[in-house]
Amino acid sequence: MLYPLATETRQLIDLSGEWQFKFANHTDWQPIAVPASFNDQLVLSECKNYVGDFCYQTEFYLTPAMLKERIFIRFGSVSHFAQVRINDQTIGEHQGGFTPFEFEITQAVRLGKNLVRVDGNNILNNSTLPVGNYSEYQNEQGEMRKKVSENFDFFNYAGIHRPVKIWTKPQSYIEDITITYELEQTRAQVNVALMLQGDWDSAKIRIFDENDQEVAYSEGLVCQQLTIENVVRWQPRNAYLYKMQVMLYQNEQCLDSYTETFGMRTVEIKDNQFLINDKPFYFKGYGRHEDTHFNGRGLNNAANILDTNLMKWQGANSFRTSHYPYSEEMMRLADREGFVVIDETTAVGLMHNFGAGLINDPAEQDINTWQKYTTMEAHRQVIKELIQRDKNYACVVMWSIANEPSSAEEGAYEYFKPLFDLARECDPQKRPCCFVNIMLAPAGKDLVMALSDVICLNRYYGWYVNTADLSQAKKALQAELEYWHTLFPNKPIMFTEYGADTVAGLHDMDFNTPFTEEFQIEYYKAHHEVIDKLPYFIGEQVWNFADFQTKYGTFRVQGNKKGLFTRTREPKMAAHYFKERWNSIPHFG
Ligand code: GCB
Repeated sequence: MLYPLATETRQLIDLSGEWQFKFANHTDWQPIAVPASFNDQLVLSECKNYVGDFCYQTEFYLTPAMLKERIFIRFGSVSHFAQVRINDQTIGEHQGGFTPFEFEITQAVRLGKNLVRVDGNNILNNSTLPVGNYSEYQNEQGEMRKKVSENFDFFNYAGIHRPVKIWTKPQSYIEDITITYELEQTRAQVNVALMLQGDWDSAKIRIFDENDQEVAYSEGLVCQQLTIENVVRWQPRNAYLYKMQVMLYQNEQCLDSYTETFGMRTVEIKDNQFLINDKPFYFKGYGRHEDTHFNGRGLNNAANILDTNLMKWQGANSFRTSHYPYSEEMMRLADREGFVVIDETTAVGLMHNFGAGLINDPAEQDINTWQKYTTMEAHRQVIKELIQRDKNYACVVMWSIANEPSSAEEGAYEYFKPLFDLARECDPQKRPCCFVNIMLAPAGKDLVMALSDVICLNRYYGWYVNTADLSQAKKALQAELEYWHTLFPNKPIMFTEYGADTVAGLHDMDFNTPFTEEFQIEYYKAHHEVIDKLPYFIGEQVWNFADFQTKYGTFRVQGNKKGLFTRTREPKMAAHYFKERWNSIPHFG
């Protein structure tokens, strides 16, 4: 699926701005910003925490010139379900809150004013991703209400989260471009597979370097091969992007033109190392969230730019899109700025008995996750949509199939095997695939790691276990890492999460006091003492880049406070500690 851009043959109307909004059981419309979550714009607790159906609407205008073209509406994402109507005609629907969708609306639009209406809902249940526990109850007034108890800690923000665009395309047009390549020293063989619609007789492809010099040209049909000499490779924190202009022709007339930017690098796992361009790469970075004040989970371009600059300031080189596909705007920024990305699906919360007995219904304690949940279809869909969307980005070096599934429970391997196979089959660039392992499924108990190319661990020794006892934490961590290495001697190991909640401004002379800024640093130092000695340990992604909003819970003080930065991006002391550390560790070991 191509990113929506205006070109010499395509026009774009960005519908970002003020829309009208209402909850389904209300009659009055009120203004709301798009893109953004509705939750934090509406003040009242019952609005913030609303679960159920909601409606958005706005107008757009079409000119006579636009009506000669095919017309599409494209949503960057709507969390979690959307049904779209244009001028009262139902156009289509999409389930899944973090991937784009597009509908052709040529037949439904007219000259001048048009109305777009989105009927959405934010319901999560045992068949959706992320997973939520859905129930209905009667409130004090006797009215029925819906409830979702998230099976994860981040707040279930909802609404039209990413830009909505009206996009014209010519009658015959380029629907998709898939780029693969083989790199041999300084030469690249670039293979292009085009998906084309309508009538055409040839396609021309030009590739330009960063100085806008043409470096390759070809003319042909849907599969073409081009050669680039003196290739400049895309490198972590030193990106180089080529521009590929694809033009569709009939009788020497150019019908459509689209330019895709792309970088080229190799990725390989060999001898416990993660090689990028044949050199062992060390991941320095974060798990993050799309989470800011006012916007909630909605696209916030200023925050994305600031975060990118803060990550550079710290000497970081990578992040994971925990726990869902991030906006295309962020992916394009990472590609441009050279951040290495572990690209994660929406598969979070795949554990039925996380709080067995205490949090969940004790009667359900013995029910097996893989028998209870019916997420397979949603999981297949998000893998396909994610890879389809992000396949050409050089910054994506690995797909994360899930975060912290119940991988020690019987049935886990059988659930994941077809999903890893699917991801490997869908990815034209054949990148490595992983899943992110939870502490409750440690080495020896986990059943899924054989499928994963890298051992990605979320570990909280010294925090959730051995709390504040860092010397026990170090021993336990060391023992577990060595055990993993014995089980899988050829797989590299990395942290995809490790961290301690830290309330900015809280200090103590006793550095072992949890929640203080001092402790956060001690916690990280203890972990580094262990991992710095292990040659097969290939990276550290802290939890989290910044504090973020969560559901309510006894573990959460107005949100998760494990950020190196606060939610408003002020640095905690640990942010400076990491700046020093990461600026002295090279990107390549
Ligand atoms: C985890 C989850 C992450 C949580 C984190 C925590 O393992 O993957 O989503 O926020 O722990 O802070 O508890």
